[in-house]
Amino acid sequence: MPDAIEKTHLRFSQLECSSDEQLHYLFHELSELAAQEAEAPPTPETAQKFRVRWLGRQDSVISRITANWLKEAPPEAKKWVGQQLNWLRPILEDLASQSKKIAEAAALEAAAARDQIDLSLPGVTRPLGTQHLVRQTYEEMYRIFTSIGFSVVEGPEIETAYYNFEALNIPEHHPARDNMDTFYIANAPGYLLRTHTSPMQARTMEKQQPPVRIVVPGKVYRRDNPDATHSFVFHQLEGLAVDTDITFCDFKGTIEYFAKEFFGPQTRVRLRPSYFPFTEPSAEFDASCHVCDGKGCRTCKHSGWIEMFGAGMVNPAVYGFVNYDPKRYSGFAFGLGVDRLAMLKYGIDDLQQFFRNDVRFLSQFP
Ligand code: 2NL
Repeated sequence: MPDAIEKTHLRFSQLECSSDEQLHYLFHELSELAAQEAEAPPTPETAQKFRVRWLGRQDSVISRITANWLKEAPPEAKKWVGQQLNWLRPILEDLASQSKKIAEAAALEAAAARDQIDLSLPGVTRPLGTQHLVRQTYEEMYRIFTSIGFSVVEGPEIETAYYNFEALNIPEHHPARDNMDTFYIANAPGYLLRTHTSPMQARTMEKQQPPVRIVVPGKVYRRDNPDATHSFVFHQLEGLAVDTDITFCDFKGTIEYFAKEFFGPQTRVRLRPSYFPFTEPSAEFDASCHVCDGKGCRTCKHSGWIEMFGAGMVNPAVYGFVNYDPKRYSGFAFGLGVDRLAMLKYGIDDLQQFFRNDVRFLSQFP
């Protein structure tokens, strides 16, 4: 038995429909089949296919009923076919628009589910960085020195042997060059990585007559094997003050001011004789230990004192290299290791922590 849809391919005469009731039954079957088909959860595509199959202009159920049944029916049956057709058409229209609506709503819902934001998930945090502790220590030192009239001047890390040694009264074959363990640059004869920031002080004096009051920060390089207190690169701050009437008292007062600002007002200082080729006389400046206040502890290795500066009055021989009149001018100079002082001040026991970029270490000093 062909079903009602298949029968729409037949002409009216082939239906062998002898009564209005049979026709009614046929149309009813069509509406049932359409309702069944529309029952499956529709997609926008199946909804469109439903409309084309049942209501389309060409070769749809409705268009075939019109062509094969209505037009072919004898005059007395035309009325019944027409009535049934008018009954079926709005039912199909309803089913088609319902399917379309359901499909669109489902598509929207699916898209919303795809785009759903889970507000309970942890957010993407972009943590703000902090200044490296060496940088923070530099800033603190600049604050102290600029507050008493020093300027901050920077120079190149690749230097000539002349500025790194000669101009600082360290001639070739001078024993002071031995323990510097300098990095020379293989394909640039005469160039080296500076072993201290003093070359920039010599360059400044060359360009500018006194008064000079500068501090020179920067990385310096020496051929050291890394351990808890050594590194082939470390940070230095050197200072220089030259004028017509600078005395050893200015020198001591400046260093003492720095020590009290950096380690606290209770800090006392002491001087020990030392030697540097570019200062005469030379001294090591110690500060009373900020941890035990001079009583002796692990930090100061039970001496009560912490070595802070190498320093001295500028050796008049240096003035000869930079065209300063050694009879008119005098001055003092000092050098300190920034990493070392940061370690002492903040209780860090391993110099290498500064170079590891380990956030667990760095974030302890926000
Ligand atoms: C240290 C010792 C020092 C200087 C640096 C200097 C520079 C010029 C002239 C005279 Cl242009 N002196 N600098 C003086 C004494 C000591 O550094 O222990 N550095 C880590």
